[in-house]
Amino acid sequence: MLDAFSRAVVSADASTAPIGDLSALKAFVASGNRRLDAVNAIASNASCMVSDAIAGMICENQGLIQAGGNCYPNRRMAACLRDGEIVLRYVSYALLAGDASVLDDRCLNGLKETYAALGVPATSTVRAVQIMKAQAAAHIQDDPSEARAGARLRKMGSPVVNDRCASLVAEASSYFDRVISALG
Ligand SMILES: CCC1=C(C)/C(=C/C2=NC(=C\c3[nH]c(/C=C4\NC(=O)[C@H](C)[C@H]4CC)c(C)c3CCC(=O)O)/C(CCC(=O)O)=C2C)NC1=O
Repeated sequence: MLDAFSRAVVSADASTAPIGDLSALKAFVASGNRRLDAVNAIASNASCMVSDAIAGMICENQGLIQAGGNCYPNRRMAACLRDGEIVLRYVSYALLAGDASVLDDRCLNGLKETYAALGVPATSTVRAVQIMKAQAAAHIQDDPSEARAGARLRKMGSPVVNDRCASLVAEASSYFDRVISALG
């Protein structure tokens, strides 16, 4: 597992060069508190995000919870909710580390094959991950939509900077996209 620092060392070592450009690591340190806020925005809303994403996925495809669907019976529904939580947790680890390797190595490696063997539908999983991607963007910007959240709306109250934390939203989105392309 690598983070932004060990990644810089490994890349430099691979080309037998000293670490040259420190600007990316400087930016990583400078934006550290914003990164922690972003991770916290995901971690402290995780169970709500997962249940909402899986509910949305099922609402759009109710065959999933009927006999023959992959969220039927309750044992499979529970496995699906657990998998949603696993994915979100590894995305949050990657965001904290500033590097995707923990997500790649410990969550996505072999997942496509596992799902194919178990008959877990990739399109539905991708839909749930897309919903979590949109939720994460809203929570990192501390701007969840009132229309969608209703009474469950929750704001973190952390300061939102730099064009609504665009770079952290883009980085988090890239980890969700990684999950989507690993399953496709
Ligand atoms: C730490 C990394 C890690 C991952 C990623 C992981 C995934 C994972 N998901 C599994 C099952 C499963 N995953 C799902 C998920 C779904 N079904 C659907 O229809 C939805 C589309 C989707 C939820 C979004 C289901 C239903 C099962 C059980 C399938 C079965 O037993 O028939 C299994 C098989 C073993 C088990 O049931 O626990 C694994 C290994 N396990 C791990 O340890």
